[in-house]
Amino acid sequence: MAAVLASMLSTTGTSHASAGDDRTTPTASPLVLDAAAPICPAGYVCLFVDVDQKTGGYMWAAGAYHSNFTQLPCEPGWKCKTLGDFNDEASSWHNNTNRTYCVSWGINGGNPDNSMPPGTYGNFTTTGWNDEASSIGFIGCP
Ligand SMILES: [Ca+2]
Ligand SMILES: [Ca+2]
Repeated sequence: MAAVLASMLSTTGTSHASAGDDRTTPTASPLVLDAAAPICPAGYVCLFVDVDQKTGGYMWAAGAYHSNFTQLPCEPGWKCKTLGDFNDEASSWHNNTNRTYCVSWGINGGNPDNSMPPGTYGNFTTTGWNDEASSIGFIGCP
């Protein structure tokens, strides 16, 4: 049990590649989008603080994931509800990868999830998911 807890609390993501559900362990830090002109490059999945892919946010390379958005700072100018962290802040997405991603209501994934199929983008305000995402992954997406 102690080993499991240590694995879940780790932020390095490099020492537990054998973990069963990858969404329980974060990967290396995602890249920070430019608040002035955010774009979601090919091969990345991106989450934005504001609707219509405006202001800042985070992007992950295909195959990456993050299990705890409270670990991601919310930068000044991103129009976050607070200036604390990225948890419960995402209002739009763009999945510019070839795999289905989903955001989860809670930290460490789990149900309910909200799938973002390959090539899709949109506003979470239309899906009941505005300012709710706490983690992102691709394993077990509905
Ligand atoms: Ca928001
Ligand atoms: Ca949440």
